[in-house]
Amino acid sequence: MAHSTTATDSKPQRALVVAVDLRDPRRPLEPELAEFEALARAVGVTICERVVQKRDAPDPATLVGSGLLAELPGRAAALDCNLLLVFNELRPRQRKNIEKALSLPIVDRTMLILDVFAQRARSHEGKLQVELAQLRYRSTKLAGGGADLSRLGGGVGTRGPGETKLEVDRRRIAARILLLEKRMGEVRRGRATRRREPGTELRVALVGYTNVGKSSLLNAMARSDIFVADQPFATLDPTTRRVYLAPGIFARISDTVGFITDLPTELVEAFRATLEELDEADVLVEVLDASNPDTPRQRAAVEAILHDLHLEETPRLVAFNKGDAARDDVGITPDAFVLSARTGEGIDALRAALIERASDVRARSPIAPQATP
Ligand SMILES: Nc1nc2c(ncn2[C@@H]2O[C@H](COP(=O)(O)OP(=O)(O)OP(=O)(O)O)[C@@H](O)[C@H]2O)c(=O)[nH]1
Ligand SMILES: [Mg+2]
Repeated sequence: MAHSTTATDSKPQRALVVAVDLRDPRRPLEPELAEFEALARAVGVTICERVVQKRDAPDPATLVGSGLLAELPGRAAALDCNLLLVFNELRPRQRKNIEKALSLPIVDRTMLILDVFAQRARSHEGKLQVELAQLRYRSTKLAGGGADLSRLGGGVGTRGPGETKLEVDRRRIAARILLLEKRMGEVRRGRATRRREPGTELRVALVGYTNVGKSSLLNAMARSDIFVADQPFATLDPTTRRVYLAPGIFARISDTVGFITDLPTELVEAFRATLEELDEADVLVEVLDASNPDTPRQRAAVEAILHDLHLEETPRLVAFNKGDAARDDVGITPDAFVLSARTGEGIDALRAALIERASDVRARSPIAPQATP
């Protein structure tokens, strides 16, 4: 059921990227646009050209100015593009007018993120979560401009069912959403009963922006072999490893899905069950990328998501990974650990801090040795 941008049976997707730069000094365009393009590449799309228009505000009718819009079909044809990637959020009216001017499927950021997730999902639960998120997104589109479904119905980049099928689709989607919600509820209850009582082992969760090296860090600490890649959302399914800290002291360290700015609400909802694992953590290790000039922005996004998940109160350690390639403009604070999953440098200090926390956890255990009266 999960649709993806890269239809295996059609020709490779070549995209024209369109963005409006609002020149907001608090939100420079470049890092977010680069991230948008990385999402597209992660699902196999080739980017042919990037068209950026600087404006004080998006054109309410056409997003970019109508003059530029009129030029786009020519550019798309010259570069043999078969997809339009629109960076800014589109209102239904803008979408309709762009569709009128350009007969290319329009793909937005949420659709790209959902596509990456659809391609990566491996576990049963992960697949359910992604399908649910896609259907929810699709049904909000249905509620708005119904015509959108003809674009989305056959998966991104292909024509789907015609508008006459809208009613049927609406009912089918609603029924499927109900079914998926029921299954997710079962998975969730199963997970809750599997959850351990507070034990003697420190429970640690690695959290952070996508691609900062959370899985690499867990691999370095657990000598494990979790999939690592230079791409957004390499990890979707949470993984936990029992990690040796010191003689007789172990931690259970969980690696989970990375965060991203403006994580689509459909995904936050669908991944709530996965993210609930974070509630069980005794300590969060917030992993940041010491090599990326975009880190301050990423850190703000992570803080916002932790806030939304009500996790600000959980004790937290901050670790700047990729210390082997550190820059000095990423906002490293004195209380933070600087380390490298690649070289292993600095990990001992983090381990020592975890050992300290672990002794608090051992103290709370009923089976820990206690002084007899
Ligand atoms: N230079 C350097 N690169 C690193 C280090 N740790 C990880 N990387 C690279 O960073 C990229 C992302 O690593 P992952 O471990 O997959 O990152 P992640 O945070 O788990 O990413 P997602 O699962 O996609 O959210 C990979 O190309 C790694 O090889 C490090 O200490 N130094
Ligand atoms: Mg990962």
